[in-house]
Amino acid sequence: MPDIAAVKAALTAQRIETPSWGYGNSGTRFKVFAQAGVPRDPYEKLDDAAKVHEFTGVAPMVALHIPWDRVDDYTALGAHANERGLELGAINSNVFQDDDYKLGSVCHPDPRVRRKATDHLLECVDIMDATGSSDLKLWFSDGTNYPGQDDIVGRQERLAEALAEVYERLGDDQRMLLEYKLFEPAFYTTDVPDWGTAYAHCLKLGPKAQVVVDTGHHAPGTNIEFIVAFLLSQGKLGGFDFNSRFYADDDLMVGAADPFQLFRILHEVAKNRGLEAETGVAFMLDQCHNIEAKIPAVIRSVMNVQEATAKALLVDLDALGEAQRSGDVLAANAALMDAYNTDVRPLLREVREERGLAPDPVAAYQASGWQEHIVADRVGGTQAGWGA
Ligand code: RM4
Ligand code: MN
Repeated sequence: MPDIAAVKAALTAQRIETPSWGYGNSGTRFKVFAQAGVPRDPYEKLDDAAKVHEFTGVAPMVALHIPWDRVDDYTALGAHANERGLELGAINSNVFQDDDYKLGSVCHPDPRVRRKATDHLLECVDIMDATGSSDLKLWFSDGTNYPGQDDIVGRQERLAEALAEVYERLGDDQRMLLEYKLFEPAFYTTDVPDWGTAYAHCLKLGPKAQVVVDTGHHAPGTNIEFIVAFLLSQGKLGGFDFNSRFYADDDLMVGAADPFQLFRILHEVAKNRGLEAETGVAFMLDQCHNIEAKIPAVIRSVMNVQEATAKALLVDLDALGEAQRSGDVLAANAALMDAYNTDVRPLLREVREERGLAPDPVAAYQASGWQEHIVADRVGGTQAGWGA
């Protein structure tokens, strides 16, 4: 049976990175609903992220999105984070919101646009140098809408060329995380549609290039845990963008749609040493809280990852291995189901209390007065968000 002290230590050591954009207004292409108290700038986003860390104790990293989080002085932004016990995490590039990118960014047929897009990616590495971030996250909306619109292989070559240039620019302690997504906004071909394409590019680039698995970026029915296990076994899993989905890229709270899938993913992570810091798997959230209150939703999401991780850590790997070797299908499956069906909430409450935290982070946040404070204080200015 798993050693409870080791399980608790692993839960205490896990770090969950929250996205700056999760604190801003968001919505769908139909409507962005504004919420009172939403941050007006990256500094206020960090103030909110600090609350998530204060009540969960495991969320000290905040991912930025450029240009949404562009500031004059990234060293000052980093200092603002540090003063609140935070660190700046992955720098997410954005080459999908400019008119120039209508036909693509780094895969665009026009070299001028490709240059502009690649320059943005290089600028993101400059920002990483200033913030001390180690991860550059790349997601490309590049693709085509109609058969014949552009040359599929030609676009792959343009992509490879841009990635190679950015890879060369990375420092020794920096890496690029290449994200894939099946479709949207491109509806016919997407240039990085799946883990295989991302993996092939990363393999060619070298050890500083790894794949990031956004759980909302697959076709329905895709076995995500298989992808995770394979990438981990090859040293190519750089991290996760956690969220959940019922239909497409819904960006709902992780673990809300399918907690069993999240458990299966985290079982592969735990079993294949993905929770060990040396493996370098970044546990990031990539979510939008369109209709629910944002800060408690991020706290809830962090807790959902913790619950799935706790269950994964409770899998009796000795019993599982023995059942697998002897071909005992039912016993092997039972080893997973016993862990999944364990109520880990008392264990997590204990872990928090042992660290001097409140056992229920959402309740502690609600009682803290922060929400009332930001609603009263953040009046005027322009709220952060997609602005649609
Ligand atoms: C993309 C992708 C990126 C995220 C943006 C907001 O779909 O998931 O990771 O930065 O959305
Ligand atoms: Mn993502």
